[in-house]
Amino acid sequence: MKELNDDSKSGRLVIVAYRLPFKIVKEEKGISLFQNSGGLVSAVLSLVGDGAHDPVVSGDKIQWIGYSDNSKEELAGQSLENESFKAHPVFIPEDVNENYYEGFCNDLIWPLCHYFPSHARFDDAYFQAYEEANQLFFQKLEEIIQPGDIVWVQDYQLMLLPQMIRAKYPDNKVGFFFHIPFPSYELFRMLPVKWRKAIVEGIIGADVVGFHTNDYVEYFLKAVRMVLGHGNKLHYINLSNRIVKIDSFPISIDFKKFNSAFDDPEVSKERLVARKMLKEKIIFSVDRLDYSKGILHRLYGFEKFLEQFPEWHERVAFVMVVVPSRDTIEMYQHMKSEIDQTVGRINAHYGNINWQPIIYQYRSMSYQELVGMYTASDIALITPVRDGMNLVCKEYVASRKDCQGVLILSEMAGAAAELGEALIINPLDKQNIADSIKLALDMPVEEQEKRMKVMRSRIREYDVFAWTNDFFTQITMLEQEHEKLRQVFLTEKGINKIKNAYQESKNRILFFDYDGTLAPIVADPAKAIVTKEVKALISKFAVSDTVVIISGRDRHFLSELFLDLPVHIIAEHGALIKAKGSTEWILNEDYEENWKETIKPIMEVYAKRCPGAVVEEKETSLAWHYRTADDREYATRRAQELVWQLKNYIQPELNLQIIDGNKVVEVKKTAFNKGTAAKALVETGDFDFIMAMGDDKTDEDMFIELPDTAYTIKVGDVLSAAKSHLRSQEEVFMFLSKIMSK
Ligand code: GDG
Repeated sequence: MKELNDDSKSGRLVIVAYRLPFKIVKEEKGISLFQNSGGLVSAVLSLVGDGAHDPVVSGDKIQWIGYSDNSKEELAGQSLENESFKAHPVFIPEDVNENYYEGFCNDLIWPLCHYFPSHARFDDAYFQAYEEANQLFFQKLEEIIQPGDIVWVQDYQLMLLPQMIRAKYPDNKVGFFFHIPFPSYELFRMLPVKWRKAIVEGIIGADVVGFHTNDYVEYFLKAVRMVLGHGNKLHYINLSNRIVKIDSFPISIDFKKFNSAFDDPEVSKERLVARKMLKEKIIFSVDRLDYSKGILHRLYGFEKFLEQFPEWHERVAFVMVVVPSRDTIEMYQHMKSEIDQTVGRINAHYGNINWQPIIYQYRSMSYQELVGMYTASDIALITPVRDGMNLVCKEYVASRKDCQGVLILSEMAGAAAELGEALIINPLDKQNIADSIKLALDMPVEEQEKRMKVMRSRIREYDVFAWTNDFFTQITMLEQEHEKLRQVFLTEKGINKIKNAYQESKNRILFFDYDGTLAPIVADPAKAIVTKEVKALISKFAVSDTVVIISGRDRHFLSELFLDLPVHIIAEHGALIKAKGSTEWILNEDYEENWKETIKPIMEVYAKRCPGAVVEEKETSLAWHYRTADDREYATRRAQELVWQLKNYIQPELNLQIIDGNKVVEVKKTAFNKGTAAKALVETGDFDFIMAMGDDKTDEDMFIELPDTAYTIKVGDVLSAAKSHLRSQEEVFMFLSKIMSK
C-alpha cells in the first residue's frame, strides 16, 4: 500500500459525522467522556499515528464535529476532549432533529437505500429539516476550519455538507464516505426532483467519494449522470473546474484486535461458558433490530432446516442476539413482536424439555461476550436482505484464529463481494438457507480451514487502517492529478509564445474544429455558420500553411462551407477525408454499415418520445440531436438514459463507441476518431509547427494523439488534455489574428 508523502501531513483531520466519537455522560461534578470502540474511531486514530501506524495527517488532535443530545447549557464550560479527539458538538433543536434524523434519514433515506420503498415516507418538513441540520453542521465547521484542514464527512445524514464546504472553502480537501448501499437509479429516482438534485450535488462537492462496493459506485455514477447530466470517465467526473473521484473502498475492521482477542482470558472464559452450556453445534447471529437485517427470513430458513433435517434435532442450537434499536418506532415494535412470535412458534413446535432450538436474546453484548460467541460458534449465519457492508461477518472471520467455523453470508451484503469463500445465500430463499446450514454442519474441518484462511488473509491485508489510508491516499493523489489537469488560460505572454513559434517555423499544420471553435454554438445546428471574418482568416492561413477543418459534421455541410478554400476537410470525426484541391472524399477504412440497423430504431424511439429531438444518419455514424428539443431539461434526461441504454446494449465485438457530445449522442465505429485522423495527417509531412483547436469532447482525442510539441488549445474552461485554454469561442478570432499579425 502506498504511504502518503510528507507534504500531506500539513492539515488537521476534521471528521464530521452524525455521532461524536464518545458518549458524554453527565455526572454530579461535570461530565465524563467514554470513547466509542467502533471501527471508524480507531481507524481515524491511525491517521494521526497511534503507535502502530505512521501518521498521514498532522499529529494534532482529530477535530470531530457531531450531534450532541446534551444541551448547550449542560456542556457549557466543559472540556470536550481527550488525548486523541477534540469534539465540537452540534446542537439541533429537538423538533428539527426529529424531522431530520428520525424523519429524512431513517424514515426515508434508510428504507429507500435498503430497497424498502414501501417503508419510505416523503414529507416536505423532512427535507427542510435535513437542509437545516446540514447547515448547522456547516456552521460548526465554519467555527473551526483552517486552511489545509482535510474534512472527512461521513454518511447519509450529511449528504448536503460537502457542497456547502466546497462553495465556501474551495481549497480545503473534502472526502465523503457513504456507509449504506447506494440504490439503483430506479429507487433513487423516487426522490422528488429537487431533493435528489440537492443530494447528488451535495455529495459531489467532495474531492473523493467512497462507497463500499463497485455496484454502489456504478449506481451513484448513474444518478449523477441522470440527475445532473455529468458523465464520467472511469472513476472520474469532470466538472468544469475540478474532478471528483468516485471509488469503492470496502470498509473493514481492526483485524489484529479481533484476531488477538481469541486468546484474551475474558474472551476464552466466555467461549468456554458458551460451549459448556450448549453442548450442541452452535449457530450464531447478532444484529441490530432492523428490517434490513433479514431476521425473520433467517428464522424461516432455520425452520425449514429443522423441518427437512430431523437428524439434526437436539444436536444444534441457534443463538440469535438482536440488539435493541429504534424500538420506540411502531414499525420496529411490530417487527420485534413478529420475531418474538416466530421464535416462540418454532421453539414450541420443534423443542422439547431438553432442547430449545433457538436461544433468542434481545439485548446488547459486551465485546468479550461477542467475541466469545464468535469463537465458540460453528456457524455464523448472517443474512441481511440488504447491508452496505456488514462488519459482523468480517469480525467473525478475523476472530477465528483457530481457522474453524463456517460463515454463511447473504449475497445482499456488501461484504459478499470480498468473501466469496463463505457459503453465499439468497436471504429470502428459505431452502437456500436450510441447505447451507446443512452443508456447513457437514463441512469437514480441512475445508473450513481452507476457506477461513483465504478470507482471513484478505481481511488482514485490507483492514480498517488500510481502508482509511487508501481513502486518504486517493485524496492526495487526486490533488496531484488536479495539478496536472489545471487549466492554463492563454495570456498575452502565452499567445506571444505561440505567435513566435508560428512565425519562426516553415512547415505548419493547423487543425480547427468547427462548431464551438470556428463557429458559435447556436440552437439550430443548421444556422451555425462561420463568420466572414473568421473564414477570411482561415483562408489567409491556408495560403502558407496546411489547414485542416476537422469536425463531426457530415461532408455535405462542410463542403458547402469550405470547398472554395484550399484546406483539407475531415468529416464525421475522422471517418471521411477530402484532401486539399481534391473533390473526392475518401472513407478512412473498410467500413461496414449494417450495425446501424440495430441502433437506429433505439434512437428513433427516443426521438419520438422527446419532441424536437432528431436522429441524423450520417455516412459513418448515427447521431441523436437534442439541441432543438422543446424541453431541454427533459431532453437532457432522455439523452442520459439513451447513453446508458446504449452502453448496456452495445456489445464490445461491434467496436462501436458512444460519444456523449454537446447536445448530441452519437454512435460510431471505434477505429477512427479525430485523434487518429489528425495523427495520420501529421505523419504525412515534416511539420515544425502543429496546432489544434477545439471545444468538444471529441477534440480530446486529437489533443491526446498529437505529438508533445503540438500547441493544443481547448476553447472553454472544461478540463481537458489540451495544453492551454481560450475562455470562449469569441476569443478565437482575436487569438488567430494575433498569431498571424507581424
Ligand atoms: C452501517 C451499515 C456497514 C453489534 N451488536 C453488538 C455489537 N455490534 C457491533 C458489531 C459491528 C457493528 O456493531 C455493526 O456493524 P454492521 O456493519 O454489521 O452494521 P450497521 O450498524 O448497520 O452499520 C453497514 C457499517 O455501517 C460500516 O460502514 O458495514 O452495512 O449498515 O462492529 O460488532 N458490539 C458489541 N455488542 C453488541 O451487542 N460489543
